[in-house]
Amino acid sequence: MTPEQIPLLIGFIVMSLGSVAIFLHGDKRREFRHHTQFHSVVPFIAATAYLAMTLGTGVIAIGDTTIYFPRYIDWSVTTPILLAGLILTGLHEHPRHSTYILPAIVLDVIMIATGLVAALTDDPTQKLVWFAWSCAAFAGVLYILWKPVCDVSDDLGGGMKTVYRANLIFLTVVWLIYPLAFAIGPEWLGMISGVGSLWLILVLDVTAKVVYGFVATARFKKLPDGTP
Ligand code: RET
Repeated sequence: MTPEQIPLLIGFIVMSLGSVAIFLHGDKRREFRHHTQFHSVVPFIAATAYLAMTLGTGVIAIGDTTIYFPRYIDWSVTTPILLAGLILTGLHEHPRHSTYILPAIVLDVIMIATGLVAALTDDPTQKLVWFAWSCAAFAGVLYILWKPVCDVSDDLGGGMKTVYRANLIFLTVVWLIYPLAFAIGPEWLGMISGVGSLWLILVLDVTAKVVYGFVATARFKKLPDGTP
């Protein structure tokens, strides 16, 4: 087993177990069970990506950098699910306001896709341009979460507002570390090694998917029946 395969295999195991644990522990009431489903499929998707990367599928050396394609495929599927769950919480499941979900997901997918382009290009100027564009899309996602969705949630008030705020802060803090990890990793500045970067992203991925999923679904359990 190579040093790269160790964090990837651990990722596969932790994500698989995390998916089952969230499903077993999450709220099963009709009002909240879709959140439990969202949060247990997210690590299952990640487990699939980690399995592929452990086996070397979609891991391609381009110039001096190794690109882990399953990671970007995983992110482009899982981050929309996480955003949809969070925005539904913020809108208190109100279909009238669900228009915010689509633009947030479009910006999010552009963020991941242009991040991949930044990783793929060798030209330093182009790398900077694509990184900046990816950050611009990310800023759009954060704007939607922190402004219009927060406003709706504040207006509606109650327990869902508290859950939304707490989940929003957790998600924002963890997600903000991803661009930093990208910048210091081998995809750009190379301040940390390839293996170091795999460990860092493993910790981020487990926090953003398993810990967040567990904490987020546990918060719903505290809400009374019939909420929202
Ligand atoms: C990239 C590239 C550079 C610029 C930005 C990025 C942001 C990535 C994020 C990823 C979040 C991933 C999660 C995965 C787990 O489900 C693509 C690194 C802004 C925010 C939460």
